Amino acid sequence: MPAMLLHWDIFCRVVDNYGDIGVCWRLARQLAREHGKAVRLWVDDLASLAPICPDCDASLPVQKVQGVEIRRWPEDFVTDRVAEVVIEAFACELPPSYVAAMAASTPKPRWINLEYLTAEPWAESCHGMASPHPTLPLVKHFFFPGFSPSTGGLLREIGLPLAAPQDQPETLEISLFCYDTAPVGSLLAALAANPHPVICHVPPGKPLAAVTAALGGHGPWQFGAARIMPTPFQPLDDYDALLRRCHINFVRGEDSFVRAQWAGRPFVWQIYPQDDAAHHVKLEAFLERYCAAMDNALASTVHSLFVAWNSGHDIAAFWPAFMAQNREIARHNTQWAGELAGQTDLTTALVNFAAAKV
Ligand code: TRH
Repeated sequence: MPAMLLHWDIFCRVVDNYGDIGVCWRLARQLAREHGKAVRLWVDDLASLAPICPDCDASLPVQKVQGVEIRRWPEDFVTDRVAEVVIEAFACELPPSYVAAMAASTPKPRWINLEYLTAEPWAESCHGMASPHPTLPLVKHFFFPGFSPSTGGLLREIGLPLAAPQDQPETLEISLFCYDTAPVGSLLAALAANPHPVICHVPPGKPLAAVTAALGGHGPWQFGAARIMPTPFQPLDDYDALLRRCHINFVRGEDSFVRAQWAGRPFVWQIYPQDDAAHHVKLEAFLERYCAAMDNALASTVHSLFVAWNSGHDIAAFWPAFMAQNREIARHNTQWAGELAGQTDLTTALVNFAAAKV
């Protein structure tokens, strides 16, 4: 009989922004809700979890929310017990005392490093690779999310609604979640130049800073036919619903990027920038997969806009074609989401993977 592997510990260190904790929170609550696991989520910065999960009180060292035991991960971490499955999110480095306790326990826990998402082909060959600890009797395995069945897949909850086709709206709703390096001024100018009424929802932080830098003063702004609206940071599920409601979504990083794909609407992705420009390679790897089934004209429209958005270039030359082919892109995205949804979701894949590592 396969091992039950009831107890899971997830360790999450918040590097910056919300992606690390967004992914870990989704995973934790899905393990509890859909797989009946007893999950402890250890987070070094609970203040980053609170905005996406308002039921979380950042001042509490221990609390149970949506079936997950949320624990503050303090500097002076003391190990009480070791779980059967230990998820080290994004190579966050487990507390040394916890690793020592893992080495001393029998049987040894499954130790899995959950990696960042990439569409690059090497992720398929590295997915599942084992890395024996240099000195202790422990083996860590690498788990790569991804876009093909040879990877660990993507986070997707059971019953997640995929977007239904939309009629051409009178007012186009856009969500704008990006870094401050995006050419936001050129997007706003392009929206203002188009006679079609637009409402653009702008969350706080880098997106709002970029809009304020471009338009000056305080929002909301009326800029041509475009209404630019600051919006509060939404709880995670409300944000997902916003992505399903909007007609075009600008997303960034990892988690909102995946959610935009489930929403099935046309989207523009700003990848998390890396110092060595490695993100351009990652961007191209995604575009190669995502655009593969598009005809040449559509692929060129999407590719040009994504590259300009990620290079900080003026998007004026590319936006009109993207708008004109909006419906075709939406159709493609519905099909793309359907294909991806046919793969095993990341959480189920992780449960199966852990069970197989005896
Ligand atoms: O915040 P991000 O830029 O996170 C990034 C990336 O994950 C990147 O890969 C990582 O290396 C870096 O952090 C450290 O973008 P991302 O991944 O989209 O995460 C944002 C999260 O915030 C996501 O879970 C959605 C959530 N969110 C809300 O819950 N409400 C909101 O209103 C908004 C705008 C976002």
